Amino acid sequence: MGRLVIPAQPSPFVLETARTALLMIDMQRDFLEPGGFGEMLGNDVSRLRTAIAPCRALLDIAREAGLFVIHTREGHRADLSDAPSAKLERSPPDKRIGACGPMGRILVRGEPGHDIISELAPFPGEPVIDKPGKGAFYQTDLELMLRNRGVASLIVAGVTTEVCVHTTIREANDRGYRCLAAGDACASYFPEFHEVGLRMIAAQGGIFGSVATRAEISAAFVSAADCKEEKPA
Ligand code: C5J
Repeated sequence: MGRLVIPAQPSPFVLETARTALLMIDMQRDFLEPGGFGEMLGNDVSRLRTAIAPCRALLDIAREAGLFVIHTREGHRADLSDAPSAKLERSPPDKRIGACGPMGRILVRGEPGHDIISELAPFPGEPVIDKPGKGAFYQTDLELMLRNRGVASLIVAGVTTEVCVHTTIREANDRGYRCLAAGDACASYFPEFHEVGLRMIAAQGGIFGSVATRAEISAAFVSAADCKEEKPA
């Protein structure tokens, strides 16, 4: 499809589709589904669920345009050997990582709650990165995959805006990737954190990256596809 210009904050975001990946962060049952770990902690999961339809639309457009699509999941080995005590101790024993939650052991790989919600299920061939931390680069092979594919730009969506999305964008920015957060395809249990999280990314001339809406991103892809179709053979 070639070069695209997406209206964004603080300035237009230019990408080459062949060198762009869509990163879908942690759209997991335990965070998003009623009856999961997120709700068990007293969070209103409907806030996160607002990102599902925009994420779905982004996946459709990215797949259509041939972007490299990557999904992540936050979680740990069953023996918790990759979970630092500092992370485990943050919750009471019956609600911490590894305890039995409503959808199996909380944030443990292979448990039902750890899986990606069915609405956004990865397609065959789309890598799923299992990450032990908040950032998708920490102790994973994400960077290796991106380098091998020549990726220079990332469109980032998922949950939660101020935690795993933010950490991943900060990590990517430090590694030289151009990042575009798809604002309404991200969400938080805390609306104010979501809003300020997005503002922080685009502040100071785009200190960590840029922010656009899902509709702005889709429109740029659609108009590039229309242009291509209209070109004489
Ligand atoms: C959190 C995440 N919030 N995916 N995880 O613990 O943002």
